[in-house]
Amino acid sequence: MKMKRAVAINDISCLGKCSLTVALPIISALGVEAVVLPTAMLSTHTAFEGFTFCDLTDQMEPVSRHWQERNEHFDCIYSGYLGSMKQISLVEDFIDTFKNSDTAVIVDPVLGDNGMLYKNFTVDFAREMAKLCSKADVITPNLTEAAYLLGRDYVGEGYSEEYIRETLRKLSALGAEKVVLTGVSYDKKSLGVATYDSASGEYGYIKSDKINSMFHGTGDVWASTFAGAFTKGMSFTDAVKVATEFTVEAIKATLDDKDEHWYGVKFESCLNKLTSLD
Ligand code: PXL
Repeated sequence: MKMKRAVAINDISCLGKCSLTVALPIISALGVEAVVLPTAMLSTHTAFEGFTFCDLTDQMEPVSRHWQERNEHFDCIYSGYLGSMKQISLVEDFIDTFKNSDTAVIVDPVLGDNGMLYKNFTVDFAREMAKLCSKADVITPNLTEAAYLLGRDYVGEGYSEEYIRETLRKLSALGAEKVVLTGVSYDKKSLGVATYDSASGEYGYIKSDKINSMFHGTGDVWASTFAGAFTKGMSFTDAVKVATEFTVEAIKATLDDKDEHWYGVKFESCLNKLTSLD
C-alpha cells in the first residue's frame, strides 16, 4: 500500500524537545513518511537562556523549488513555529504550490502560551499568522494564540462553554473548516481540547485529567500526533482523541522527573502507543 506523506514546516531546536525533534519521531511512529522543511536552527528552544538562532529562510524557496521540479506530492502540509513574516509568506506560497484536492493543510499557529507571546513575536506577526490560518483545513491554536489571532483579550479561566463555542466559530471564520482549541478547562480537575467542524456544524470536547505541571513542547506533541493521525486517514474526531491521549500519557511519563525535564515531555517511552495503531 502507498505510504502517506506529510511535510512538517518548523524549526529545529537541536535540544529542547519541540518542533521538528518532536514532529519527526511522532509522525514516523504513526506510519506516515515525515518530510521536513526546517525554518531555522536553534541550539535550544527559546525558553532557554542564550540560545543561538540560524535563520534558514533563504533555503526554503530553493528546497521547495527542487521538490516542485520533481513533482513531489504531500498528503499533508503541517506548519508550526515560524520565525518571521517572510517565512509566513513563504509557507503561503508553499501551500499554493503543493496543495492538491487530497492534501490536508494543518496550521499550528505557534505564537505563545499563558496569555503571552513567545520571545520576538509581535501583534503584527500574529495578524500575519491569522492570514496563514485562512489557507488551512485545520488550525490548532491554544487559548493564548486564539486571543492573538482574533485580536482580543486573553481569557485564561472562568469562561463558559458558549464563550468557547463562539471563539471556535470566530476562528473558523478566519478560513479553516475545522478548528481545535487546546488547553480548555471548565473545572479544576480536567483539561481538554474543544473542536468545531464548520462543515457539519458539530462541536466536540475531549476531556482528560488536569495535571498541575507545565512542560514546554506539549502543543507540538499534540499537533504532530494529530497531523500524523489525520494524514494516516483517521477521522478528525479520532485523530483529536489519539493526540489528546498521547499528549497526556507523555506528560504523565515525565512527572517523575519534572524538575530536570522541564523543557519537554518524555514522549519517547509512549511511542509504542502510536506504532500499534492501525
Ligand atoms: O513549542 C513551540 C516552540 C517551537 N519552536 C521554538 C520555540 C517554541 C516555544 O517556545 O521556542 C524555537
